[in-house]
Amino acid sequence: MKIFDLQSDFETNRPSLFPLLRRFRGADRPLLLRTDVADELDAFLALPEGLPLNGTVAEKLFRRTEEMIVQEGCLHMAVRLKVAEWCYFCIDIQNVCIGEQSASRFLQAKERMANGFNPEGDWALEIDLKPFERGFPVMKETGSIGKGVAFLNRHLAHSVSNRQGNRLLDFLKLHKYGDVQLLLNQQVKSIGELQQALRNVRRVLETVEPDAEWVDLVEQLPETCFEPGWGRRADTIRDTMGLLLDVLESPDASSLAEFLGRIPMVSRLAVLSPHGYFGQSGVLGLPDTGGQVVYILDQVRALEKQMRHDLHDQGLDIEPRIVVVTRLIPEAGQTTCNQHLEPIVGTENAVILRVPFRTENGEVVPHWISRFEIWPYLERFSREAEHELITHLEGRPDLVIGNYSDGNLVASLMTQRLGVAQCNIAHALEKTKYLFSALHWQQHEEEYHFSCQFTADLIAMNTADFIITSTYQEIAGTDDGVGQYESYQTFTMPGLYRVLQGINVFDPKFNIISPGADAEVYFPHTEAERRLDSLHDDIDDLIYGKAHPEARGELADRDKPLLFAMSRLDHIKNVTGLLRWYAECPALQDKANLFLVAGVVDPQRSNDSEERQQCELMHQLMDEYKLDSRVRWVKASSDRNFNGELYRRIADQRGAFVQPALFEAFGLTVIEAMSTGLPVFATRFGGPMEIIENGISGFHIDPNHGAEAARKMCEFFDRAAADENHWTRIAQGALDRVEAAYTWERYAANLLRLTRIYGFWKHISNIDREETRRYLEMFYGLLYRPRAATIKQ
Ligand code: UDP
Ligand code: LCN
Repeated sequence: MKIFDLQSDFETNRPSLFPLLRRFRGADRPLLLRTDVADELDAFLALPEGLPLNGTVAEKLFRRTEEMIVQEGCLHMAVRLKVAEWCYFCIDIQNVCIGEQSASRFLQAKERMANGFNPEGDWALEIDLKPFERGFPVMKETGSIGKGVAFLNRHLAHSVSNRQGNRLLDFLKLHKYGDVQLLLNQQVKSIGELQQALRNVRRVLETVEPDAEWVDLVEQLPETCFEPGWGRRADTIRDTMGLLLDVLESPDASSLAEFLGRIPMVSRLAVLSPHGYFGQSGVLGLPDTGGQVVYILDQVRALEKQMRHDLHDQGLDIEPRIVVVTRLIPEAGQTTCNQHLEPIVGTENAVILRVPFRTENGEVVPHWISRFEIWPYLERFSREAEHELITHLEGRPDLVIGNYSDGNLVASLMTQRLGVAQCNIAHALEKTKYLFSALHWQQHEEEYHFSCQFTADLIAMNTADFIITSTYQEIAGTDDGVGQYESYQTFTMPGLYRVLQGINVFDPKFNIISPGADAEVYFPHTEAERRLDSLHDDIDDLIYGKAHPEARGELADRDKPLLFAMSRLDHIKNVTGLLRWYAECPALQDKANLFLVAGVVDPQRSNDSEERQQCELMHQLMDEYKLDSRVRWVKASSDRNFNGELYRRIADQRGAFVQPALFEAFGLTVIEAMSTGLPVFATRFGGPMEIIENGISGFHIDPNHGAEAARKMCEFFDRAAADENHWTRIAQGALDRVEAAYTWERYAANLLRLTRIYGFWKHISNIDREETRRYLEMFYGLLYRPRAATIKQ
């Protein structure tokens, strides 16, 4: 959309545009969001005077307007031309003319709107990371977003062939395990020497048995510059050396990637997840404790397995070690979160290491703290955790994986000190979950402290060497929805700072690697021999038993299928919304019972204000609509083997799972249910939109249109009743989808491949990143620290 086209379109359509612009102004709101603009536009285009605007460039412009600020005779607009591509315009209403404006000017208008006229002018601290991009590779195609490693491989191949061959040589000499040198020792001084040595060794390797092992071969090798790590068997060693010769001769992306993928550089990992109750039992469903814990535990099991496999193939007898670092909570209730060390079940060596939060004067904080309140504790935590981590690992980790805003910030602080690679996983960025969370941050500050959280996010996403996301939409949204990371691109927190470029979603650091659902726990309900039949009585009792303080409702008709939902009892999860849709749809009540596993049933049992509030609303709705004979609501159920069988039990009865969240970053429950062959209805806002192919492997629902969602569910049960195969078709679609896209084996192999490739990139680009690092350090020192210090300890 070129400004010239827009200007001439405005010129041509002046008579019809003028009443439309006045209509926007008259909407009686200083800020119109995309849907408000669309509503006004649609209403206007339906009028006779609006007809000429149909199909014009101006119409397209308004359709792509995400935000419109009405101010002093002007419309200031943020327009999302396409995924992740933004332009800012200003329209003079009286004169019907349009001009482009800078992001800064647009944000200034937004600040004036939020805070009123500022007599000191529009000066604000502007954060802009764009200048630091100079000389760094950035992608251009929206289709490349989230496939950073493929792009990076091409860039690296180019760098190696042009000028960085020596850096590759240095890189190969870097690797050690304890005091043991790996791959290459210091004897090789040049690329030419290395090539010659590789050729000499390859010639010998061609003459030996392919399964001869390194330990038996090493003495026969004509060169003494090679150390362990090239492979266990002669054939692998020969291949790896051949790949390196190819890379040195004429590097291409695939041989470089394949070669880097074989480098033995990952044997010790640190995974950081400070907030919530991080444990292996009895924690799921507690406040701030959900998918992230499940994700990390499954991830660790898969990574350890893959690391052991890789190290073995690389010819190294090294036991991989993974440490999950979290917070130690002395008053941990029934959980194990007060234990310092806890081995992770299903692994050989991985452990949970817990380090307490301390107040300024060094006292251990005894109780659970909401994820919104933990900011003042993190710096000290990062130092103490680092110390314990290194003691436990007997050395530095090869990679630090941060999780969520707090874990990512701690990962930043730690990796900057340790000089090791940092990987971030957001799980859920809060910014997009709450409307106007940045613009009205001051109003939310008391409760949410977004000033700390968003600053932490900005710092961590920019220090990270690579970022893993579960879906594309998490990075860059969809055609008509802004991505979670994309929302950090340009925004303002009036009175704090203005961000012109906070993150660039075209940065090759972004990679989509989706998690899975543990196949040992979430397997199809049709696999009779694996079923946990012994749990059926307990499950039936949970669903159909008598009401008690932890379970409300007694289902009167056991023959109906179940609509099942399970989540934390957070506002955003919208369990109360689902209850209301059901309550207001008698047809759905006729077809199915509603079974809810969520939070607490007794509000007195919760120490989280949001959970208590939602719990009270649940009771209110149950009373108001008299739902006790059709709805069963029980407290959180944290045993995953039990939950796996629960999904299957509901599938046996041809029920369905509902995920009604207002927004869901990814949604592990969705893939868990799908893995058992239970059809799913899930929110179209967030990850489920990408997980489910609507009508094939499940259904999308709009949580803002509950009646329509309820109608879809009715339709499904009707069709399933009329056509035996309908339910089975969707169930099979779900199973196929999970199998094709969501498995932990693939996840682990990909994550380790990325670790090596980004590790190499870090090595060859480290010096150039020093400036960004320093800028972010200042941001941390001058902004984050004082803000965090305002939070009561
Ligand atoms: N979960 C559970 N019991 C509950 C609620 C949730 O075991 O009462 C588990 C659920 O099976 C899933 C995770 O917690 O593994 C929730 O992950 P999801 O990604 O759906 O949501 P989150 O809570 O992370 O926002
Ligand atoms: C946090 C969330 O809110 C979920 O949507 C994700 O599935 C979970 O983390 C795991 O990444």
